[in-house]
Amino acid sequence: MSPYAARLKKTVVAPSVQPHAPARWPANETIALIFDDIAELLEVQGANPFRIRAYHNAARTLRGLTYELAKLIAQGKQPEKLRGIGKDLLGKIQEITTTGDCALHQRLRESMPGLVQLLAIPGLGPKRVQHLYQELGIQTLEQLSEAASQGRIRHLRGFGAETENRLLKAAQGSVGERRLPLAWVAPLAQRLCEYLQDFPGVRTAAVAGSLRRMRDTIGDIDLLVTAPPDIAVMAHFLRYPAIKTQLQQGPTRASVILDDGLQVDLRVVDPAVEGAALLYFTGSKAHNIALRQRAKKHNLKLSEYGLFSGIQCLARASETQVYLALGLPWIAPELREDRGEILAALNGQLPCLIESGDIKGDLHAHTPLDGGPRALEDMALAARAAGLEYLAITDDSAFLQGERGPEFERLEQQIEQIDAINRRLSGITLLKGLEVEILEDGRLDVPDSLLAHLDLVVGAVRKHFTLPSAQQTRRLLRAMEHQYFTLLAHPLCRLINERGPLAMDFPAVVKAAARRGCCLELNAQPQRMDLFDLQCQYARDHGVLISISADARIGADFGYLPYGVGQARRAWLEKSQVLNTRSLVQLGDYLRRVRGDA
Ligand code: DGT
Ligand code: CA
Ligand code: CA
Repeated sequence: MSPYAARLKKTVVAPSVQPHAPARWPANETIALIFDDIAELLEVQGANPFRIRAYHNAARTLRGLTYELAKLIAQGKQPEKLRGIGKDLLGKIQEITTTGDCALHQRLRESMPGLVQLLAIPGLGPKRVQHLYQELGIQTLEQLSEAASQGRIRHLRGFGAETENRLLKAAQGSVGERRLPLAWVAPLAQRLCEYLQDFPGVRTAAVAGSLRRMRDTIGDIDLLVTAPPDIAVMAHFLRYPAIKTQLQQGPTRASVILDDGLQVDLRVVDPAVEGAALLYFTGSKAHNIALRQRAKKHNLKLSEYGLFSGIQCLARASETQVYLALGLPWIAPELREDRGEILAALNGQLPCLIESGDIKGDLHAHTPLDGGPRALEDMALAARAAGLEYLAITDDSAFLQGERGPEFERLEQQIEQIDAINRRLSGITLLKGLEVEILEDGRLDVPDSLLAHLDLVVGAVRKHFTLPSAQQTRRLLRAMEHQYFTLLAHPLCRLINERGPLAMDFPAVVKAAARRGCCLELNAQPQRMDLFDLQCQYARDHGVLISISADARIGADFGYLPYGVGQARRAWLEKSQVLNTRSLVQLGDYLRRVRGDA
């Protein structure tokens, strides 16, 4: 935002107290700042350029005066005719003189509170704010923070990775919130639900909000309980042992902070309105707004209590009923982001989303480091117990240089071990792979003579995360061109709350993967969740297969796969677009084809 608007924040929005110089009228500068702010807000709205310029010009005139205009007005004197300040603007100045602000300014600020916050970020003027809105739909600090952390801003004309980073920091600093990985929060919420469910009289206890929509990061937990009105479930909730602070409480709602700093919002509603309430509290806000607009178009009113025609309730018991009454099929929570799901629903074109049960194997897993001699077999058993039919063992290439002798012998040993396990165990097949490092120049750190013995090769960036975009892109493209390259692991290398995504030309990487026929990973480790949903969708749109993996290091890690599937669902992916939904035989065909064997 302009320096004016930054100062305006100090002078008008949060006036500093100056006990020795009480001003009974606003200074020229104060009025000028309000006019500049109006001009900027009008500009974001795409208003008439003449109107915008009129406010800027008036501000300039005010700054050039040798006397305080408002003082003159306050004294009841008639001001001289000023350049660029006609009757309308003079009226505004009079309004500001008497009330400290003008209605237009207040109305503009209230009508776009998110944009006002965006304008307050240094370096974001109206043009850029408008650009962010038009290109990426960004209207709030939170959306800015999300888009920046997903590396979506750097591709915009005039932005770049450096600006994106700056915006991310500014947005996160302003939002003042820390979002936690889905897989860390979900079990906590599950335990809370079970605790609530156990209370006599409670019908249902369910997660709503971003958690139900399976967002990669969670701001707070939203829970919805249905129970008859006379049930003391709220008191039961407030007795939950892990609660640190109570923020607010009432008969039907409460907000608390848990010991680990996470906020939980609970709503209790009558079982009769379960569907409408669950729909409302699942969100997203954008989806809710779009649904309400649809209701309005048909002269109906949608709220957390139901869908109404006048005072008659048309639907409220189940989500399906509410959607149906709006002329729509039920929409999966993962799709509820106002990203085209309502139109797709109307046209009968909702995707047949992939489900956790479709996952037949995992192509990226490690031998537990301290697992002892049975580590590999334990991993195989854990995979089988998790419902998988195949599992690729892809230890870091660094293990080849371990102390137990030459590289080839090390690998040969593991291959023999895998063959033995495959002979011994039924219901699970181990595949032979490696997670190789993509060197700074794009070469792989393992010679072809070794890679040739493997079923698949997972390539990963492990160092040099901060290369400039063009160089990082060249590096990845070169690696993917390699004859034995099968899949790019955690392509963006971000770690939630720790490391932003690599700067790269993502579309170029996707197109190269499509040409080469290799696939991109959706890594479901909690802090990775990499690719993001939108990038995943982009890859899919360009014909690139996605491989969802837990990147497991212990058997329990296979429990992360459903969260990866959640991201894939948020990306509108169907079963056929995910490589590891294929049978072992089909997978074998694919792997041989990528290597050029078939
Ligand atoms: P989060 O907590 O930042 O990860 O994201 P959400 O989506 O869980 O957001 P939250 O916790 O603020 O609100 C939970 C749901 O409640 C949200 O997805 C939709 C609904 N909701 C909350 N506030 C509003 C609102 O002002 N308007 C509408 N239409 N829905 C709202
Ligand atoms: Ca929430
Ligand atoms: Ca909430």
